[in-house]
Amino acid sequence: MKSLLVTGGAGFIGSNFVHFLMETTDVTVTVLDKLTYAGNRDSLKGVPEGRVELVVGDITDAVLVGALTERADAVVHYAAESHNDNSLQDPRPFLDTNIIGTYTLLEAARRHGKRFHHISTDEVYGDLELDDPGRFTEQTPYNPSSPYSSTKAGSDLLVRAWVRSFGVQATISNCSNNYGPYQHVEKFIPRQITNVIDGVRPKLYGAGQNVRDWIHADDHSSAVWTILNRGEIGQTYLIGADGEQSNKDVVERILKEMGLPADAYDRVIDRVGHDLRYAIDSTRLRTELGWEPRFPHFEQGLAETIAWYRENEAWWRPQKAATESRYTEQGQ
Ligand code: NAD
Ligand code: TDX
Repeated sequence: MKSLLVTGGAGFIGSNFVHFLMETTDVTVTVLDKLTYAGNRDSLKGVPEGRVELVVGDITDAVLVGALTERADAVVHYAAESHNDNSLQDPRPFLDTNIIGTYTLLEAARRHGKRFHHISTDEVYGDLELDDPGRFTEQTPYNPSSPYSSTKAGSDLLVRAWVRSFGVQATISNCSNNYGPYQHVEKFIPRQITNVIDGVRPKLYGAGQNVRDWIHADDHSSAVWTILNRGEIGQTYLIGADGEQSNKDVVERILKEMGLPADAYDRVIDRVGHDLRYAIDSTRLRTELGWEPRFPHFEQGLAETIAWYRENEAWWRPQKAATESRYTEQGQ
């Protein structure tokens, strides 16, 4: 594989994947990204010129998608509307991008006979009880809760159908919650870090008992690269790094790491339909494809992420005021 089409490569995880490819492989990359509020061309700053091209466009544009797919060896599909809270305010863009966009890409991969990897989320499985000892596996039935996760589940099912019906050479990965550099300040961890930098108290939804299974974006990237090269066509792989933490514990850790008392946060109204707990069993990826995470210590990865937001205020500052005013309107 010499050239990749990476959709959503100016977003959080997609841009981390492009940086990962530049550092660890010799592939060239075309990024197709609409540069919505969540996309930022500055997230690709510093990549070697000549190896990465950013094409600003929409994944629902069949003509553009067809042309870019034809000239790539494989498509890695990250582009999505990705924020649960936004999907509760206005679901429509989630249907357009996550469903129609994925359909458009699958049709192009089918027409041009290209390898396709679909990036998805553990949220398609719904949630687990807080006291459930179980974790999600590739066999867990789909049971999504939010407009966001239901459109991601729908897009996964489209991929499976295009494999079975049309022989598209596709794989799927469902990953747990990512953290790291270049994450939009609407998301939990960057929102709280940048609030603290601004002298604003972090905002915890409800009692903060909800559990998320955190993985560093670099570990997500290495897992995707592994699946792209060694994954079995038609298969799904769960990606996780055993990083379960309650939201309350994460906020307290951020506050302590940033030199403030652990209880210097506010409780705000809870998310509607808030999933309780996500937890990934990534045994299949580890045993069948030999993948291992390189950031097993959440505390260290979180400290590095805090340092990144302190050092890169110019990257996040333009998004901050509008994001917080949207949350204020929602009482969050
Ligand atoms: P993000 O919101 O940071 O980035 C999404 C990118 O897609 C942006 O650059 C945006 O401009 C682009 N985009 C949106 N609509 C588009 C369209 N119609 N055409 C072209 N580009 C478009 O999202 P993220 O957190 O980086 O998530 C990337 C992928 O990973 C998504 O598919 C998401 O479901 C999945 N995922 C995310 C997480 C997480 O913790 N953030 C975990 C598991 C899976
Ligand atoms: O201010 C906040 N306070 C708070 O308590 C925000 C923004 C969130 N939360 C809670 C809600 C969740 O329990 O923190 C947890 C994490 O919230 P998000 O960052 O919005 O992530 P989540 O809803 O878990 O979804 C994320 O992981 C799976 C990504 O946004 C999805 O794209 C991915 O599929």
